[in-house]
Amino acid sequence: MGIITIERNVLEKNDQVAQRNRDMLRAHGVFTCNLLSSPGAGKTLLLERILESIGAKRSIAVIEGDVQTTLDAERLERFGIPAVQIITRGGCHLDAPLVENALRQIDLTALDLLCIENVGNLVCPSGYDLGEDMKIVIASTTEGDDKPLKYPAAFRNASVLIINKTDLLPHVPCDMAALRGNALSVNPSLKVFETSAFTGAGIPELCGWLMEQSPRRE
Ligand SMILES: Nc1nc2c(ncn2[C@@H]2O[C@H](COP(=O)(O)OP(=O)(O)OP(=O)(O)O)[C@@H](O)[C@H]2O)c(=O)[nH]1
Ligand SMILES: [Mg+2]
Repeated sequence: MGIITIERNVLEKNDQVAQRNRDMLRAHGVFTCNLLSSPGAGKTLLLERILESIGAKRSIAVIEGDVQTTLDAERLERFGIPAVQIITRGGCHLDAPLVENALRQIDLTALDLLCIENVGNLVCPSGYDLGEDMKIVIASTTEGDDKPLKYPAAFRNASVLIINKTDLLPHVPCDMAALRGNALSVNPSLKVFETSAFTGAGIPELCGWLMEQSPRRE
């Protein structure tokens, strides 16, 4: 009972800060997405492809969540955008107060799109609202087609699914129809994109949709 109470209090406090983050981001007209996946599904490489594709058309910033190292923020800073690294030192997910702190380092006035790359983990991040407009879950073909059934919360709480590493389909036992069907059985309203961040396949469709969500302000 005690543990349940503490958990509820922690989540209530998180949700209050998340709402503050959301209010501030919306007041500045920033579209914010929270990227979730297991480690190595391709979050950072997808962000690199997105920056290559629409970095000149939209004002973009990223917040990078990692257990350790600033490697991912360094990969994205090369694109000349604001990239703030949060190091959780063992924490398996970002929370709203961590994001609130990171937001203090970003000038929101001219920003169109904020991408938050969560810690690589398909379980812990899914329960935490950061103040984003939507969660985007990334499943890669190398993980197999059963992951939506085994880790349903990540898929249930997301609005968009990106199936990444489609270039590896000839080499891995992953049934795309089953993966898509399993995800939609958990959350029928998921919007699905299929990408290879390696070859660039599917990136134009993903970026076209992202640009619609984050219109450039006059
Ligand atoms: N073949 C192939 N490899 C990919 C693709 N996307 C990412 N990778 C590779 O997969 C590895 C992990 O990619 P990252 O972008 O670092 O993955 P991540 O989700 O950011 O990883 P964490 O931040 O550690 O959770 C790297 O070696 C990438 O080059 C893809 O579409 N196809
Ligand atoms: Mg990464």
